[in-house]
Amino acid sequence: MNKIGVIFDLDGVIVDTAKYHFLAWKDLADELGFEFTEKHNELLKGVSRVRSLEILLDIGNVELSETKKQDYLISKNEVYLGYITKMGPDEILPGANALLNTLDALGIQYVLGSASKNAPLILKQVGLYERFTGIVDGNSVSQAKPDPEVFLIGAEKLGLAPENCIVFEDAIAGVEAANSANMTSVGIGDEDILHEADFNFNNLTEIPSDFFLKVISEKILKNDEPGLYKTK
Ligand code: B16
Ligand code: MG
Repeated sequence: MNKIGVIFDLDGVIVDTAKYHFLAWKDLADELGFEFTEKHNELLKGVSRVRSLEILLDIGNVELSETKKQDYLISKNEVYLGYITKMGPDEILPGANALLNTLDALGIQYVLGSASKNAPLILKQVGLYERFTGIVDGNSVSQAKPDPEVFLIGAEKLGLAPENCIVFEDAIAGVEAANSANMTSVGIGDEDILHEADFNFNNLTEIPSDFFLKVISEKILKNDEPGLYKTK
């Protein structure tokens, strides 16, 4: 059972760090004197740190020098680190541990494919770091999602062709990245938002136990007939 591999996004799939990003970005918006809401925070999901700051400054209609931007990127991350260094295994999202156990039992390897430069620290905090075959994070890429680079490096770490990789993602940019890498995309979250994904589930507890066997029979065994789960 080594013909497919899995690439997991981190924030929104394995853990919910978006709430900590929100608090840290809100601190900065407060300092700069404008309102930053949870709805605004949705725009930052799956987006790199640098791009997140640009979006935040657009929301507040604030222009800053490059030096100031660099200062704020550092101070925002310091605030964020204050939150994530308090994380523990209880913050692993429902279904994630069970899904990793299923993959282990099937002998299917998995790597991380996250935009976060803090991904290794977060995985260590929640006790999952050692379980992954490899980590691809914001430090490993030159192009952010929706560019497929993060997932293509993930496929290399798995030693597999992109078409044999399954990506679990909660952000539109991540689903687009997986699709343009020619991988099977699984959208975790609102199907209306993630409608470009090959498969959709609200969360990881909904993944059927035979999901991977079905994907193997549909993708790897080249059975082009519509499958039990695949509706698109
Ligand atoms: P950092 P993911 C992403 O993680 C977050 O969704 C996004 O909100 C954040 O800006 C990005 O990581 C960078 O994070 O500041 O820690 O480098 O969803 O790709 O796992
Ligand atoms: Mg995410």
